[in-house]
Amino acid sequence: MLTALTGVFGDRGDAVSVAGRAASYEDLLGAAGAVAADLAGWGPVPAFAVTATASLETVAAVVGGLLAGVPCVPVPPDAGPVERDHILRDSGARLLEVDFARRAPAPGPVPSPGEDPALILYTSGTTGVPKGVVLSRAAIVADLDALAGAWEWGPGDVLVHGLPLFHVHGLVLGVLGALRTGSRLLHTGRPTPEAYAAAAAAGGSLFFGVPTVWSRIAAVPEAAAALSGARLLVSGSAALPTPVFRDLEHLTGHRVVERYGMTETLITVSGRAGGDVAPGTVGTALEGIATRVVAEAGAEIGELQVKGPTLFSGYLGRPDATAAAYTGDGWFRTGDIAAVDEEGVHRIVGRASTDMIKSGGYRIGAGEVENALLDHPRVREAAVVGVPDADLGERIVAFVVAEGVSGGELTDFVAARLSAHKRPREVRFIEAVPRNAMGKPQKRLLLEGEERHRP
Ligand code: MCA
Ligand code: AMP
Repeated sequence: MLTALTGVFGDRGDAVSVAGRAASYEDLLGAAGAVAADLAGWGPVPAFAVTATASLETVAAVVGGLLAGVPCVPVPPDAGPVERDHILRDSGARLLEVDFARRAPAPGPVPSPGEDPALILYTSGTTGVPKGVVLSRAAIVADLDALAGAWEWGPGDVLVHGLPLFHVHGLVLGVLGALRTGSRLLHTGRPTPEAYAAAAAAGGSLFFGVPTVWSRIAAVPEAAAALSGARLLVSGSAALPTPVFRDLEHLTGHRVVERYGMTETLITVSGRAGGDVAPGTVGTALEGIATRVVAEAGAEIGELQVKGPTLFSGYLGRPDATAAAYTGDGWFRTGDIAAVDEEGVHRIVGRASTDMIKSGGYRIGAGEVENALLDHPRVREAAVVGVPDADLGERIVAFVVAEGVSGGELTDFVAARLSAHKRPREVRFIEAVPRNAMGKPQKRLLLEGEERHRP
């Protein structure tokens, strides 16, 4: 499954470079072999966890898990104790410490892609605690091969990004994609404009980023100009604003290719290398994927639903939630609102629920942040929303009913429990959360208030 590690593309000392440290495929395979040997020594475990810093250790852990056939649970390094404990308890995973200097022979070839689980990624729903999304080897391979076709991605590429290694974007596409296609990987540690420009100067050809990364690059014209020699710039995880697309076209000569997906479905829709790409569109369904838009009578937009070999195997231990994610006739309900034109080009218009927030490309369930706030003894009510933000797409704003506590204290309280990016950027104190006759919070009213706040 990780073709690059079999030597077919040759090897070099900087085949995989993460946050300033480089390794050859041979080094990586040796370190991953040591991980696999540790896992074999544990005896049967349902999964293992790794603190997924942006490092060669995380790459070795994930590859080692694939060699050993034990699913890997990458834990966000900044997850607070509440989130971390939940992930470890829910998955039953034991935490592994990786030493990249160790070497052991691989226990055998990387097993061929099957339905067995490779990764369990935790992701937020609209309410409650994050769920474990189980991804099989077969789903990952189907997705990477479809993307390699769409982007003409191969061993001649040098893939550059600086995304976190605990989500689909940075880990599945950004690490396993490089190891499957044989492209060198240059992970910049942090996705700053300067680091992307330096990576371009070092020969980077294929660049991945979330819209926040692209808009920060567009704001530094010298850094953007350095990307003109790249082959392909790809954006995903949230909507790329049209002005950013235009600025980058002007500064780099590239029309950024957008692609769309979810943790549960992997990437299902994308623009093509060398194809027509229009701003505000995310392209056509990838090879093997079927999509449909289920609209109310007379409407052109509706919920996007998908089917295909890249779909997840289910939410870990949650058959109820898995069943609820599908329609009666077997389509996965994305919860995204989309339109598709006669050519099959998709446009993502929004989300069905205000309770799913996308900030900096991170998916955040309003319910999880509300529950963290409600754990504070001074908080009586909390309603969390995503407010439009030029840098982050949406920023988290918490409306709370509380006395005797400051906004800063509440933000710190959330940060002590959950990952850093789940902290509210702003806390607003209100008299009461507006509710309908059924007692359900009316968050759109809070957002309407927000629109009125804007200049
Ligand atoms: C952040 N900071 C805060 C708060 N939030 N300080 C106070 N209160 C807060 N509420 C701090 C940060 O810790 C940081 O501090 C500083 O403010 C700047 O933060 P921020 O603006 O968030 O910038 P950043 O830390 O540079 O993050 C921007 C980012 C990041 C790099 C774009 O959001 C990111 O890596 N996003 C990628 C998410 C992703 O990979 N999603 C993929 C999901 P200090 O500077 O001290 O650290 S997978 C997926 O979606 C699918 C399948 C798909 O389609 O790809
Ligand atoms: P996650 O599970 O974290 O990968 O988040 C998936 C969600 O990200 C999707 O349901 C969409 O709402 C959003 N998303 C991903 N890619 C795009 C895109 N290109 N345009 C708009 N939204 C996107």
